[in-house]
Amino acid sequence: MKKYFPSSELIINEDGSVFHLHVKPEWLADKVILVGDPGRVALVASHFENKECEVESREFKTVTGTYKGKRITVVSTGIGCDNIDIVMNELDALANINFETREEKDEFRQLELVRIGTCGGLQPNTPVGTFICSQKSIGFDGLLNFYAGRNAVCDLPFERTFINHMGWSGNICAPAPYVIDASEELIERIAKDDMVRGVTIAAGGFFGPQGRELRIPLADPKQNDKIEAFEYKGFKITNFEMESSALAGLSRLMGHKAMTVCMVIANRLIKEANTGYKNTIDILVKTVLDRI
Ligand code: R1P
Ligand code: URA
Repeated sequence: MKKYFPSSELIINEDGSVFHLHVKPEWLADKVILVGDPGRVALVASHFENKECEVESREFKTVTGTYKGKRITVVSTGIGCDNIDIVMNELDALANINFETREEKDEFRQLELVRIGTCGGLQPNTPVGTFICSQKSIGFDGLLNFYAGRNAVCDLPFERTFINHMGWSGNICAPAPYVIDASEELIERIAKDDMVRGVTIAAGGFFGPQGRELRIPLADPKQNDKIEAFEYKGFKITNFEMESSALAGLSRLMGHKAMTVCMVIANRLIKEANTGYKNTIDILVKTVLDRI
């Protein structure tokens, strides 16, 4: 018995495109680049030899085109794991649900997803300009807890060790952080030996959840000191960003391959930042396009 998805669960626009992204099934390539900033879509697409579609709705901008003979879709997600839930579910629906019959397709189609983002570095070996690929992500966002199978794909001993190390319980621990691996095959192919492999915290905010204190004091003033000192089986936490956990987690549950690579634009340890990164992130974009 095939799964059927009524219009309340999978909303399809009148033109046959999926609700938020406004992308039609035939426009989706197998190789997908995700970026947070809608402005970064044009940067990625500027390297395409041709464009077959270009569509924009809210923070979701999508272009499909060809780069050195490879068909690639680039999509902006905006900020946060809540948006990754929308983008991943809609991309997976475009690939694996028949929009005419509203049934799951007989053959699974696997997508390869690489997020190119910016992040804050947390270690001496992650100065501004470093490319960090998230081998593991720690999700402070709680998104994966709403899907069955979460425990089967997460690194539960790592989670327990991290929570004990932080000494967190109660409100600061709700939702409980989850720990999830990126696709090892994608990391080997795309990070190679010239990107730092690390553990990324995907935070549920840019300020308090990343230990930035402006006018309101933090619940745990020692949060970042503890995060920087944490070590488990040789893994140290390298950076903060805001999407990699949900991307890795949903991809694992759906059967897709995914990884995140970010350029460090602020080093929290030595308190420096680079606001001119838009000129240099193109090197990372070109590297990913060549290796995807
Ligand atoms: C915060 O400034 C945003 O930058 C990072 C964070 O994950 C968050 O989305 O990534 P992007 O540069 O891809 O948006
Ligand atoms: N993006 C983040 O989420 N944090 C930073 O510090 C920089 C970029």
